[in-house]
Amino acid sequence: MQHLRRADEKVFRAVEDETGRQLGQLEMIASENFVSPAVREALGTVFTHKYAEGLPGRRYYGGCEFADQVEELARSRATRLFGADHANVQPHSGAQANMAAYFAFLEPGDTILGMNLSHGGHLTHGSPVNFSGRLFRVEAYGVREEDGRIDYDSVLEVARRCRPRLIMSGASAYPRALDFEAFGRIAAEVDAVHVVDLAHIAGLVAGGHHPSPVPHADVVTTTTHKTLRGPRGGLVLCRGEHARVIDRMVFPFIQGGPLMHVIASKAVALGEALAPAFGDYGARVIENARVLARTLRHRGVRLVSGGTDTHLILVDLRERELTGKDAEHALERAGITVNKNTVPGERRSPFVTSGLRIGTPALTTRGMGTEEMATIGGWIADILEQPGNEDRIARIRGRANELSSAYPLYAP
Ligand code: DSN
Repeated sequence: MQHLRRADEKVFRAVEDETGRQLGQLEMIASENFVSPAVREALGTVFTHKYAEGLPGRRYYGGCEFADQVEELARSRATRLFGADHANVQPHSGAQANMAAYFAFLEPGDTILGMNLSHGGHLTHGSPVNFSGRLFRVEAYGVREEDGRIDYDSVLEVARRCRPRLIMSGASAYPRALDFEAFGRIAAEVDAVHVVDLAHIAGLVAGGHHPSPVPHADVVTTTTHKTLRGPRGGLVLCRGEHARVIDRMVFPFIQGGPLMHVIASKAVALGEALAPAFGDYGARVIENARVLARTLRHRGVRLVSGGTDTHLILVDLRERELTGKDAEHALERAGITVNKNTVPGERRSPFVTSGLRIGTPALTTRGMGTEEMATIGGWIADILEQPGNEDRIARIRGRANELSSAYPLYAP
């Protein structure tokens, strides 16, 4: 970064500080990950200079020969990885991928059925503060209070009652495996389009550790930067019959020029995900999450649904005075980064919350395994027991920093 250091000391310093933070903290935000040096290198390439509206072979600008090559690589790797008919790799984010999926099938005022945000859904699945809640009529399904799991009979019941034009499955804070086949059956029964937001678990599906939604969905959207371990961005997979409309929704309806440097980086990440080692990574992510869940449970920490089948767990603090906000803050000071999260039956505001979402993808990328998860689970339980004990926080911060240093992010 010698150019940045010389040209802009302030930005350079912020990057250096952020690097130190990422190296020193135990990163357990379930939606974050660390990309490979090759994925990062592709992001900083000359493709950032290039306008390439359109699709490979059909662009609105000259000079797109090499842009075509990287986009074609990304598209073909995405379809191969997930066994889909068609991929559009241009969405700048998961939200834009979801927007493209909605507008491919819906008019404003149509009804969508999505997961309740406080039960684990996502803003773009119909929240009133998001375009999805503003433009469409929204009905929601959620999880059972007794066991924190989706009740598919009740999803069918709601679908029969509200007759949605589109059913959105997928979640951002649901620790259990999703039954995409059941969602597909329900959508077929009420004649709705089935869209899956795979963002959180795309890497687990790619690695063969979660059933694929592709055979049961019209469209599958995902971000590329969570368990899939690519650059920040989105992509859409769909059945061949929807390819034209999805492509037209991404551009020109929602977006202008694609971010070709990000697409080059997506191609690299998708190539990495096709390698057998990526399947091993997914297995370790889930094993680590299970050990973390077991450790916390044994220490009396309540978990939504009692455990996990995926990369994340959701701590339920409703029976404690401690809020999600204060727990997040105490853990951050102890060197462990997580995020506060609403839980089913939430009574506090989304800025305060009664839950914590904790994930293992990033630490697994750093090479940590079940032994480290048991240790970290113990530290988390210690902090949740006494969030105001500054000596304990300082002691754990020291040990967390030591553990981080033992697992360098990028080996020399
Ligand atoms: N913000 C992402 C997450 O943390 O799950 C979802 O978009």
